[in-house]
Amino acid sequence: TELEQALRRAVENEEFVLHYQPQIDLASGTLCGVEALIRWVQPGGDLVHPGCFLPLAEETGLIAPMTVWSLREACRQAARWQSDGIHIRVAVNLSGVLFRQHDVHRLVVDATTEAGLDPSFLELELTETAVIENPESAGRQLAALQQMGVSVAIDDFGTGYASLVYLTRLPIHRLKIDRVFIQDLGSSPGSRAIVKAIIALGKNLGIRVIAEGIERQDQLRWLEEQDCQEAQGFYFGYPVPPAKLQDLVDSGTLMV
Ligand code: G
Ligand code: G
Ligand code: MN
Ligand code: NA
Repeated sequence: TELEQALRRAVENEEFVLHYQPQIDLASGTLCGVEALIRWVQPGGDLVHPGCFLPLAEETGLIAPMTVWSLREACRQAARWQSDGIHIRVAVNLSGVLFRQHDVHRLVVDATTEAGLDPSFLELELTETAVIENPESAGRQLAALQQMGVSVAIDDFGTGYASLVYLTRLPIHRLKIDRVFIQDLGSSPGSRAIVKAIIALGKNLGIRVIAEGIERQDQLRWLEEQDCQEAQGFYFGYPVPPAKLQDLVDSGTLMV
C-alpha cells in the first residue's frame, strides 16, 4: 500500500524524531526520567503520532529497524544529557513482536555501547501482553538485560490479560499504572481501589510504581496520599523535543 511504501522510505531515510515526556519522583519533586516517544516527520514538518503507523510497522516487520533507530537515538540523547549533568533514565517502548524474532539483548548492547551510555540509565517499557506472549524468549532476554543494568517497566499495567506470576519470575523494576485508572480517579471508587492495590502490590514486591496520564492537581494529590512513587502526565509536561526539555530544566520548571 501507499502508506507502507511511505513508511519503508521513512525508515530508510530516518524520518523520525523522539520526543521526551518527563517522569517525576514524587518524594523529591525532581525529574527522574523521561519516556521517549517516536514521531514521524512529514515533508511539511508535521508530526505523525505512532498510533497511525505502529500497527502497520508491526505487520510489515518495519518495527524492527524502527526500534533499532529509537534505541540508538534514545541512548545517544541519554548520553548527551549525562555529559550535561542531567542524570535521568530514558525509557524506550518496545513492541512485543520484537521478542518473537529479534535478539533484543543484542540490540540494546549495540545501542548502549555505540552511544557510550551506562546501561543503568536505560529503561525498556513492555506491555504485559508482550511479556506473556513470549515467555521463554522474553524471560531469557530480560535476565540478560538485568545483568547489564538495564531496567524494565511494565507499561499500561492493569489493562492486559496477564496473570501476575510473571512479576515474581521476571526482573521487573517498575509498574506503570495505565492512565484509564488515573482518568477515573475522581468518579470511580473501583479505579481508586485498583490504583491502591497496584501501589500495595509494588510495595510488597519491591517494584516501584509510576502513575501515567496525570493531568490535574487533584489526581496528583490523591496519588501522593497513597504513596505512589512516581508520576507522568500532561500536568508535569508534554512530550517535547530534547532542546525543549533542556530549557525546562535550565529555567527551573523541571528540577533535576
Ligand atoms: O504520544 P503517543 O501518541 O506517542 O504514543 C502512542 C503509543 O505509541 C504509546 O502506546 C507508545 O507506547 C507507543 N510508542 C511511542 N514511541 C514508540 C517507539 O519508539 N516504539 C514503539 N514500539 N512504540 C512506541
Ligand atoms: O502507551 P504509552 O503509555 O507508552 O503511551 C504514551 C502516550 O500517552 C503518548 O501518546 C502520550 O502522548 C500520552 N500521554 C502522556 N501523558 C498523558 C496525559 O496526561 N493524558 C493523556 N490523555 N495522554 C497522555
Ligand atoms: Mn509507554
Ligand atoms: Na500507557
